[in-house]
Amino acid sequence: MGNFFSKLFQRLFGNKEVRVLMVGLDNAGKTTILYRMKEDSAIKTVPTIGFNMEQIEVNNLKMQVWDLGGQSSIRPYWRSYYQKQEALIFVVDSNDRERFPIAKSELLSILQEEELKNTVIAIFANKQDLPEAASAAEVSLALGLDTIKDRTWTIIPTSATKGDGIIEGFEWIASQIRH
Ligand SMILES: Nc1nc2c(ncn2[C@@H]2O[C@H](COP(=O)(O)OP(=O)(O)OP(=O)(O)O)[C@@H](O)[C@H]2O)c(=O)[nH]1
Ligand SMILES: [Mg+2]
Repeated sequence: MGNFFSKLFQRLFGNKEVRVLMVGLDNAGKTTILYRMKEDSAIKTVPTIGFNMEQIEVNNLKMQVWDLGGQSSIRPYWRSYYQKQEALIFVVDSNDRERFPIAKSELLSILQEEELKNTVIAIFANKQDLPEAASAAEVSLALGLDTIKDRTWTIIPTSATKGDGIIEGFEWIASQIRH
């Protein structure tokens, strides 16, 4: 009986937990974004070796957010986390124009992954607080986002250190997963 009611409760009030994968080049700000969402503050980070995972709740949707290390030597391990992810966040350092082409090719190879074919994608154009940062429109152009036709995607200007745009980005994901 207890089980019956807890199942009914889950169905009525939504206890679904979805997995959200966050990738992007090293130093893009992924871990800062994760803890901005978890603790609403800018923590001091160190480069991630492996991953961080935190559970958060966005508009009553429970999310398990996986933040993977982005250094080139560990990027090959991203693939081992692709299963069962419902959304993808691709974080770009908008101030690192020199590496836009590398970010573009990493994103392209992710888009070709069979296991991620059904994920929605939010690109975070991060570090918007820096004076020389490229705008979201510039990042979009540099990454060739207009060529993504077969996926639901968006680009959001963010600053993880200031806290701008982060919640909006996760809310967009929640709205896309829910319907
Ligand atoms: N100015 C500015 N700095 C940021 C922002 N987000 C992150 N940073 C800084 O960028 C550096 C790298 O941030 P991390 O969150 O560790 O980057 P990461 O993407 O997790 O890096 P890896 O773990 O190596 O893949 C840190 O010094 C952060 O404080 C931002 O929005 N603006
Ligand atoms: Mg990190």
